[in-house]
This record gives sequence, structure tokens and C-alpha cells, in this order.
Amino acid sequence: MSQKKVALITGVTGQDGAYLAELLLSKGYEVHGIKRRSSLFNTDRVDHLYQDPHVDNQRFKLHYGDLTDATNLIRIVQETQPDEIYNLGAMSHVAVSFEQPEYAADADGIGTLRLLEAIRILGLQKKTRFYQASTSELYGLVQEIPQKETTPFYPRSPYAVAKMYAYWITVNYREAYGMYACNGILFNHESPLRGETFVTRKITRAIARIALGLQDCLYLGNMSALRDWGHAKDYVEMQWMMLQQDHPEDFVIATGVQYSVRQFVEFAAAELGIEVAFEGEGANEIGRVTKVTGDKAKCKVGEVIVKVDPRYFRPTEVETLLGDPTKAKEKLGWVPKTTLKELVAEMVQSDYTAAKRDSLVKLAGFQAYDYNE
Ligand code: NDP
Ligand code: GDR
Repeated sequence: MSQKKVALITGVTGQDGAYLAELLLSKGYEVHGIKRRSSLFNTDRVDHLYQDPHVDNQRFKLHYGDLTDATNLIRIVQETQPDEIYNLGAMSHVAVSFEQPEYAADADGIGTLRLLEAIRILGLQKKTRFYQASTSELYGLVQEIPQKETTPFYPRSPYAVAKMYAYWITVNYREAYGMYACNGILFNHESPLRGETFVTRKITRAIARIALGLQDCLYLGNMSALRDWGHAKDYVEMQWMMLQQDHPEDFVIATGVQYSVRQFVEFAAAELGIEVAFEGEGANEIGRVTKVTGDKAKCKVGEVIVKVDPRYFRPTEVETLLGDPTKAKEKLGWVPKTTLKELVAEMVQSDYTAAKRDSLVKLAGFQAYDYNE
């Protein structure tokens, strides 16, 4: 790269933010990230990228800020003069958005407008390229299978409705002001850095803890939901690619393969030598151990290790998502590098290591961390 590029990432402390910051730093960028003020440290995912602000040539800098506060967004954009902005910050939990609908609209919907306006107010619309973290949740009650860029939207949660506003305001600023602004319509992507309350991480973490005797049962909601799951590390590369094109366009990023939540449980358990069979239906469905092989799992044949808790049902559910990434394949050269089985293996191994550490802590007489939601 001839001149060092500058990127600004909102949501840098989240799963994607951490992988993207790592990627951009490896490409020689100066990376600025916005982190929220919190009463506890909230930078675990990017601590390995930390650079002492007291030394010269710092290429990774964190700024306090929030998508609900236009004043700080304008100031940070002005100070950093970014070539690229990646708007990854969001209240990203679909189920929680039913509990906090106004906040979701503010942070995820209006927050996007605030950033676009910051670019415009500062006269940076020709310099700064903008990536919006759009989502397969826009398809909600699906109108077409598989879903592609032209499939009509039908959002099914306050989160998805907020993201729909963000999607269209991004398109509008592109058309109205000639900005290089684009939407990545990303299907679910996971990793060992995934938040613990999203279903994949909840499963891999619980299976590891059940195998080691730290937890008895995993409580889930709708196990029939179907998702197109990829690896977050692969997906952030496409976020970057979308800002390197000649013209801004919107892209679906997905694997084109779909599995159920129930299958994800089976794959995760199998990683530790546990075979689970499901019986019953709806709120009465359970998952019972039918076979244990190897020495990684302590649980016994016949034990019920998965139960349904209707608390996790959503007022309106997205039952099935399956993406068609043809456009991204053709124009961005997108090829998903990780299969679901590889993704599951990586997540289970990571959570098994963490659970082993908790076992040792418990063995030494200390209380092991035990929060399950
Ligand atoms: P995470 O939940 O892991 O990260 C969200 C980030 O946003 C965190 O850094 C969080 O801060 C920050 N944040 C939350 N509220 C605010 C706010 N009001 N102001 C500023 N920052 C805020 O999400 P992912 O990394 O998984 O996802 C990244 C983006 O992509 C999100 O916008 C999400 O909606 C979207 N998306 C994600 C998909 C996925 O499968 N992962 C698929 C499609 C879209 P803190 O760490 O303090 O909580
Ligand atoms: P999703 O992800 O809603 O698709 O949003 P999540 O992992 O929360 O749910 C996936 C599916 O699993 C079902 N489910 C459960 N979900 C959770 N969280 N907890 C449970 O106990 C449980 N049991 C069953 C859900 O009902 C759902 O059908 C994610 C987020 O990253 C969004 O920000 C992003 O936009 C979309 O993916 C694409």
C-alpha cells in the first residue's frame, strides 16, 4: 500500500470488529475503533491488538463513543478522517430487541443515519467509504428460497426493522449524495469469539461444560430453526472486499448450506464423543445421550442433556434462512473457506479448553463462573 489507509470501526469490541481490526492491521491500515464506556473492561476480544498510546506509530486506537450520540460520532470522524468506515456496532441480539425495541431502533437504525450524516456534514462524502452491517434477518418471513440481493424483505423483530431502516438509509445516501456506501447482507456467522448468548456459542459452551460435569443441562428455544452458518473470520474479509470495488454495491454473503439448531447440537456433542438423540415435540422435546465414546465426556448414556425452555421462544420467529451468494462469488471472488463441521470443531475445542480451566478453578476450591442464559 503506497499511503497508509485509515479505517474507523464501530463495534470494534464485538466478534466481527475484532476479526476485522486484525485483518486491517495485517494489511497495514491505521485502525480506529469505537468502544462503549462500561463499568467493566469490555475489550477482551481486542486486547491482543492493544498498542500502548504512549509510544509512537500507534496503528490501533480506541475511542470512547456510542451510536446513540451524534456529537461523539461527528468528533471522532472529524479527528480520524477515515478512508473507510465499517458500521458494525449494534444491539445485535434479535431476542433482546423485543425487550429493548426503542434502543434497538436508536442504535441500529438512527445510529447508522448519524454516521452517514457525520460523513456528509464534514464534507467527506467523496473520501470516506461506508460499510453497513446489514443482515439476513431482513428476509425474516422468507418470500423466496434461497434469498439473494433482490429477494423482498419481511423483517420479524424490532432488530430487523431497525436494520431495515439502516439498509435503506445507506442506499439513499449512496443515491442522493454519490457516497460510496454499501450493505453487506450477511447471514449468520460464528466463531470462538461469538457472544455466549447466541445459539451456536451457547451450545458449544454448554456441551463442553456438560462433558466435564460443570453443567447438567442445556436449555434451548426453537430447535427446528434453520440457519446458514459461516465463519466470522471469512466474512470480515468480504466486508473489506466490498469497499475495494470500483462501484458501491450490496452483496449477500452466505455459505448456501443450511442446518437446524438441533443438528448443530448433534455436531457439537459428537465433537466430544457424545451421541444425542431427540425425542418429544415442541416444548416437550428433549435430547438424551445414546452413546459416549473416548475419554472427553463424563456424562452417561440415558442422561437428558438438552431440554426446551419456552422462555427462549420469540414472539415472531425467523424459521428458515438460506443464502444465495452467487453475486459475491462472481464479483468478489467469494468462496467460503470453512465448513460447518470445521466451525463447530473450532468452537467446541475452544470452549472445552475454557471449561477445563473452570474445572481446575473449581477443583482448587474457587467458585467457577456459572452464568447460563
Ligand atoms: P456483536 O454483538 O458481537 O458486537 C456488537 C458490537 O456493537 C459490540 O462491540 C458492542 O459493544 C457494540 N455496540 C452495541 N451497542 C452499541 C452502541 N449503542 N454504540 C456503539 N457500539 C455499540 O455483533 P457481531 O460482531 O456478531 O456483529 C457485527 C454487526 O453485524 C452487528 O451490527 C450485527 O447486527 C451485524 N450482523 C451480524 C451477523 C452475525 O451473524 N454475527 C449477521 C448479520 C449482521 P459492547 O462490546 O460494548 O457490547
Ligand atoms: P439470530 O441468532 O437470531 O439468527 O441472529 P441466534 O443465534 O440468537 O438464533 C438463531 C436461531 O436459534 C434459535 N434458538 C435460540 N437462540 C438463542 N439465542 N438462544 C436459544 O436458547 C435458542 N434456542 C433456539 C433462535 O430462535 C433462532 O431461530 C443472529 C445475530 O447475530 C444477528 O445480529 C444477525 O443479524 C443474524 O444472526 C443474521
